[in-house]
Order: sequence, then structure tokens, then C-alpha cells
Amino acid sequence: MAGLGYEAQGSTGELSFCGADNETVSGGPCAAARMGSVISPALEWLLPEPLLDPPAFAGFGRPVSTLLGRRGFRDDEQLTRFLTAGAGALHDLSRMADAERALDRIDAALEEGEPIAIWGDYDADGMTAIVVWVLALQRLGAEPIRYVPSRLAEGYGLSAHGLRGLAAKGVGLVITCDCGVSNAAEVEVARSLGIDVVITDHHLPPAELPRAVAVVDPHRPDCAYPDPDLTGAGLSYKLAAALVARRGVSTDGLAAVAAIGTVADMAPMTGESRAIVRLGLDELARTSHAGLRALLTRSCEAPGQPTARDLGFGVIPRINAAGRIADAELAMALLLETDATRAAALADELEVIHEQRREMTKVAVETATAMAAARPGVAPLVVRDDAWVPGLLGLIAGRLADSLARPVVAAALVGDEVRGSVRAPADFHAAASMEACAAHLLKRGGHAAAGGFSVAPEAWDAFVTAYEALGRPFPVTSDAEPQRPGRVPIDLVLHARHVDWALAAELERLAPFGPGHVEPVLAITGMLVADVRRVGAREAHATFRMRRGIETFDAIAFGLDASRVLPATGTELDLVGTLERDSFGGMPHLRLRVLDYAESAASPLVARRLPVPHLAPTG
Ligand SMILES: [Mn+2]
Repeated sequence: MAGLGYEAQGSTGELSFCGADNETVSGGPCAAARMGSVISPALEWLLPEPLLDPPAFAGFGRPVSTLLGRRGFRDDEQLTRFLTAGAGALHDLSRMADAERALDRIDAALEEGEPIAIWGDYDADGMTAIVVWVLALQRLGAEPIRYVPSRLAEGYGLSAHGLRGLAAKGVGLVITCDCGVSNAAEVEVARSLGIDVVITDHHLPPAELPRAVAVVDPHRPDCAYPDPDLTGAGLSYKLAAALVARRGVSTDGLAAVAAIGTVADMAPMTGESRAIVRLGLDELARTSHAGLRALLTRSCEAPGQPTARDLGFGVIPRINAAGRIADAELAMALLLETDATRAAALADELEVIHEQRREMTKVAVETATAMAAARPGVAPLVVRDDAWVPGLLGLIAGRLADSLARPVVAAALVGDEVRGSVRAPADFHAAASMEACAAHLLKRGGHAAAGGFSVAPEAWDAFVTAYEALGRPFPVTSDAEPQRPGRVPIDLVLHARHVDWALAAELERLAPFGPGHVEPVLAITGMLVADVRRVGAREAHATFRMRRGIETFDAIAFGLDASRVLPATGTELDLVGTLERDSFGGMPHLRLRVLDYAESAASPLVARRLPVPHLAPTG
């Protein structure tokens, strides 16, 4: 019965306007051109395709049913399986190549009391993967050494230096997580030192696998595992949970940590990763673990009910901050701390690091933005400042690439070499671009959207000349359309009167969101501006009090561009954003997190504006 809005009118009710088609109506071209002073959208609104015959799902009104139909759901059974994905959705490990061999070797080490080391990575996936293994092995009576390579001195993956140190400590077994599959040479070093290596990794393996005791990687061509999208932490969880289950020990609490790494590595929120995140969020909600509680208290909107969004925007940036500008050990120590007093102290320390990281990133992005402004149109663009720390290069390149919609390299002198991070839109292949300039580079690695490299300082100028000459798209054969900045795909177009708690509750049931299943974006029409004002430090945000009939409706735009014109009181305004429950200050109320807005007269929604939608009983 709920939700008779534009969506609910069905496709026949969706009007074409001004020659624009229904799928992609860009920035209100007709109305905006007509009226110069009218507030137009800042982004391009990609309106949803009308569904001829939207399916109906039990427990969902027509708007959300339509959305689910657009996302490919066909019947209640399929939808329920997706929404309730949990332990039952985890795949059996028997089809994972080498998993059995890996577990057998670890079992043997436990039997013998052989010293074990866990080798991970300095990002949130790598750190949480280590913690999952440590928690599991502690439950089985072992106290493994945890090893994160130095970002400055060693870099990503196994290193001969680190392996020698572990050998000196008597380590007989190294388990890698989130790395290792490309370390054939280092595995030979380990062998010569008498160390067995069990590799668990989710990166693409090279043609020739390392000669390790076991190489567990769902991307192995000979691996029949049904879901290759596990992250380093997710894969560690699968193996570690199987190991403790072999001995009849509880796996409780392992998914809580694995969920953090799974969200951090942007795993699709569809398959097994979705099940791990759902299990993990449940565990986090009821955890009494001191370290996790201390972290959640400082980083979640409602620490008793953490969401994937809390992980993405609160928990993970804090864990990553340790690995970027301080020491990964700080974050891992916190995730493993069982004493409340010590956990609070560690969490406070991490809080300071996190704040420093934010400030350093802000300053660096401002510098980089100024460099970019001096070179308009250059793409790919290379920026370098030797004051930047290596842990921030990826963030700087990413922010700049997003805001400019151009491929960007951010680089800095680190020790005796220049390191760079590439971030690129869809028409530019980062790994291929480095390949094309390989003659200038010392090291390189990455994939389509991101990569990293190092170059000798004396080769820097030649590299920049060659790299910026690549042009885009790259490779040139690519027919990918150059990415334009600022597009927002919209899931539902609704009249304000249909935005209510029932709709919010239906949308909440679809969480967790992530790649492959993004948080639904609504475009809402039918509201007048009661009051809009800039708020926050440096007036970075704007709050909207809207009027719909006799009711008010709140919205907030975080990080609203300073140049964006605010609408005057009484303006008819269409809002685009995500619906959220705001509990700040006690009484929970509905709020739209605004991505963009436009005066109704200039809004792309005029293409969908219908004759007054009458509320009539349906279904
Ligand atoms: Mn990873």
C-alpha cells in the first residue's frame, strides 16, 4: 500500500520532456537554459529506466520493489536469500585449491609447538587479516608473531630482510595474508632459511606460482572456488575459521574483524563477502572485546549498532591511519587488546594519529589541487611534492582523480627513490600505463584503476615527459568514454509525501551496501525551502529545512562546495541523496544526506513530472 509516487505510476506515467529520453536526462538543459538565475544541478542526474512490469516483493512497497527489480531480483526466494545471507551462504572450502594442505601444515605446527609468524600488509585488509589469524591461533594455544613490512624500508609483500629476522627468532612457518602470491623469489629465500611458507592471498597470481607449501588464492586458474571476490581478511577468515572448527573451538569474533577488511578492500556486497560482513556486523554489535568496543565507541554513530557505513567512514580510516603515517602495530594491538583501560589508551592514541592524517591529507590535497589548476587539461597529470609522506600518495592521487575526472599520479621522494601512486578513471588503465613507461621505472604494480611505482630520481624528468605524453584514453584502442565529473545514478524518483519511516525501514533492510549493491539514491520532488544555512567549521556543510505540505523535512549536505548557491526560502527544490535515520540530540528523525539539488523548474525531474499524483489504493 505504501508509496504511490512517480515510480508507482508505472512507466506509462513517466513523461518525456523537451526531447530528453528517460534514461539520461542531463542537468536540466531546457529549463536551465531558459532561466539564467535558477539554481541548476551541479551533477548530472542519471534517472532510472522505467520498468514496464515491476515485480512485487513481499514486505516491500512498489517503489522499493521497483528498485529491486531494476537490480535484477526476480522473486521473493532469491531476494530473501540475498537479504538474510549469513553462515549458510558461506561456501565449502573443499573446492579451494591448496586449502587442505595449508590447514594440515598449520595443524602440524600447532602440534609441534613450532613458532609461527603471520605476514600481512599495512592496509586495513592486511592488518585485519593478520588479526583474524592471530585470534584463531591464540584460541588453539599458539602465540604467533605478527609481521607487517615497513612501508618505507621494505614495501608490500614478503622481503628477504624480514624473513631472515624471523628465521633468527626460530620461526619455522610463515603464513602470508593479503600478499605473497607474487613473491616466488622471496619464498626461495625462506626455503633456504628452513622456513615453510603457506600463502593466502587474493591478488592475481603470476603465471608461475611460488614454490610454497600451499598457495591459497581463489584467483588461481586451477582453483574451482565459486566466489573469487574474497578479500585478504575474508580469505583468512574462511581458512582460520575452518582451522578452529576442526578442533571444535568457537569461531565467534573472527567475522567481526574480517568484516572490517572486507569493507576496506571494497569487496562486492553481493556474494560471500556480503555474508561475512553481515555476520561480522552482528558480532560487532554484541562484542564485549575491549579493543573493538573502544574503537567502535570512537568511530560509529551508534556504537551498539555498527553499520557498513560506520566501518567505511569511521573504523577503517582510523585503522588505515596507523599504517599510513604511524605504525600498523598500533591498530593491530588495539584490535587484539582485551583490557579495557589499555584499549582506551590505544584507541585515544589512534584517534590522534587519525586526526593528524586528516590534516596532512587536507594540506597535501590543497597543494596538489593548486598544481593541477596551473596545468588545466593535462591528462594524465603528474604532481610531486617531496614533503608528502608515502602513505598518503594514494589518497592524494585518488582525491585529485575524483575531483578532476583525470588520471593522476601523486609522487614524492622517499629515501633514495621517487615513489608514485596512480589513480585513474575507467578510460585509463593504470597498470598498462606503467607498463608503457616501464623503461623509466624501478618497480611497478597495480590494476586497472590504481597502481604504484618507484623511479630513480635521475630518471624522474624523462618519466614525467613520457607518462604525460600517453594521453587518454589509454590504451588508445580503448573505446571507453572519457569520464565526466559528477554523475549521480538515481535509484528512485519520489514525491516528498512518500518519503516516510516505512520507506526508510524498507531501505534499511537492503543493507549492507557496497560495490555491486550501492546505497539507494533518491530524487525527491514536491518540497519548498523553509530554511537553508551553512554550518560547521569553515561552513563546510549546509542544512536544509524543507516543507512538504504542513510537515517539515530535514536534509544535510556534507562538504558542500563553497561556490554553490543556496536556495532562498520559498523556492521549490528537488533534492537528490540517501535517506538516513539521524539520532543526534535524542529523538530520531528522517534526514536526507544530500548529494545534489536543483530548483524544481530547472531540475532533470521535470522530465518525470506527472499530473498531480492522486493517492489511490493499490495492490
Ligand atoms: Mn587486500
